[in-house]
Amino acid sequence: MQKKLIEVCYTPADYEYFKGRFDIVVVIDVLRATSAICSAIHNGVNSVIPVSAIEEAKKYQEKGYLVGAERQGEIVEGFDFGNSPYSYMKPELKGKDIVLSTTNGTRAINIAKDAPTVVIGALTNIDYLCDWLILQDKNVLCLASGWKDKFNLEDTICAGAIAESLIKTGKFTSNEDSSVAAKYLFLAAKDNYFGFLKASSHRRRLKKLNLNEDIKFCLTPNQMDVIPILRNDRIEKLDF
Ligand code: 3SL
Repeated sequence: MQKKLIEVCYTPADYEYFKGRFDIVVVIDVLRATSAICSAIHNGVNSVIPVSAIEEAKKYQEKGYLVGAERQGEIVEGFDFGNSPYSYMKPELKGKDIVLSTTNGTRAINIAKDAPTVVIGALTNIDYLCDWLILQDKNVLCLASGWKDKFNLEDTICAGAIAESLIKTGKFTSNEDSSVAAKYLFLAAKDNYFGFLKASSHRRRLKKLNLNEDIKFCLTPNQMDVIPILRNDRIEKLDF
């Protein structure tokens, strides 16, 4: 039996080197876009429309959509909410179609759009997502959103955790050094994500903005059995 691939791409800028070879792309932005999307879909939001540009987000707002927008970690003035997972847990959002634009996460989702299947990964849904990926038996790429096309630790650790979980089944393998290194980083971090990531650039950035509760939430694994999936430019709940 030929093993399937599980590989890790560190940044959206590197995606062109992986493009076209994978059946499933898992987009990861642990702090905080994909954690927020998991919260929204888990809360019963009907769909999240990921848009890359603020101008596009504004157009949706003019059409009457509720729109979340974040840049540099802060809520963009004039929008309904930012990128905190807690903002997406509100009961009044249930059943709604909402729009989200963030610095890196929504951009990474749109860059991966060419893939046959795009799903959303975070630490908050990691085991449920891995169980589903193992059942699919397809080639998987984890695309870390990073920070402005640079490597970041938290997305890489989450990607490494997914790689480790899939490889452990004996059905998947990795060829790329990026995937091997992501796995090693996960193994070093797995007993204390919060401590391991203390020095990470985005954790420091969010801490300065007093977003420690968001960080704690996003770094707490397995809080929700949900897989958000991109279909026709909207992220919805995958039922399986
Ligand atoms: O870059 C992103 O997409 C965001 O997740 C960044 S932040 O955590 O909202 O600052």
